[in-house]
Amino acid sequence: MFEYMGDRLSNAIKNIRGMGKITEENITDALREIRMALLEADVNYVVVKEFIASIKEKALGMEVGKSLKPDELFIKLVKDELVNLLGGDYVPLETNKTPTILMLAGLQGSGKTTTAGKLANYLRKKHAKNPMLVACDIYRPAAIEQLETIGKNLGIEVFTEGTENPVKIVRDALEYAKANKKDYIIIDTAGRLQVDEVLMQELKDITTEINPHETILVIDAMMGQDAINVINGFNDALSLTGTILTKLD
Ligand SMILES: Nc1nc2c(ncn2[C@@H]2O[C@H](COP(=O)(O)OP(=O)(O)OP(=O)(O)O)[C@@H](O)[C@H]2O)c(=O)[nH]1
Ligand SMILES: [Mg+2]
Repeated sequence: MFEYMGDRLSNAIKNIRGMGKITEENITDALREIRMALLEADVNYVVVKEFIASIKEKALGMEVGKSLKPDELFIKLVKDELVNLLGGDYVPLETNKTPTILMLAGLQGSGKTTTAGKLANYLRKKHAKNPMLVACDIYRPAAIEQLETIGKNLGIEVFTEGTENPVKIVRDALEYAKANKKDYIIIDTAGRLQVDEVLMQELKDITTEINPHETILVIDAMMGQDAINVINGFNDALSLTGTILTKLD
């Protein structure tokens, strides 16, 4: 994002360059360019508005010191604020529970099942963990086979127990994981076309049964602005701990 803005910014900050200080007039062009770049990148307009207001306020309050010139200070401010906007803090995945329970949720086709496999592979390869996948999509025909195939290809165990009761499946999966020294269980859940009550209730029931340490919303990166409604819908019902964007390729 910052690189994308780079060219536009370097042109727009020419008004600040060589000035003794930052004023409302000399940052107007730069702020306009940032606003346009963010809107073109499909960032929500409310977020853009707040972001611009925050930069403006901080920029006008900045003391131009000896080490950095006004334009350099301004660029640094924009960069820091962008990092903040995207989430300044690094929060690692919950670990060291026995086992750590991750539940993946999301709309139909968002990439839950594929992501479950990727996560398991990542945990094993990068963190030397012994994860297990749990097939909890009891509705879509072939959903269980899909996860089994992924598990087979990666050499990662998949817990299945038919298509009857997701709550019982996760309960038994947890027992099995404990007995077999699995340190992560990754639950692949069913998707729906829209956020709907039946799906949410099922996810809530699974949550009540085994209390996942991480509840991760899987979102198709091509979804655009509508993502915010999906995130709010799932977060209201489930208290998400994170999201994974798929299909960024
Ligand atoms: N290019 C690309 N395709 C992906 C990615 N993740 C998933 N897919 C594809 O998207 C389609 C749906 O992925 P799934 O993992 O089955 O999605 P799901 O959320 O489990 O779908 P349901 O179980 O039907 O709700 C499949 O064809 C995947 O191969 C990704 O990161 N990049
Ligand atoms: Mg699936």
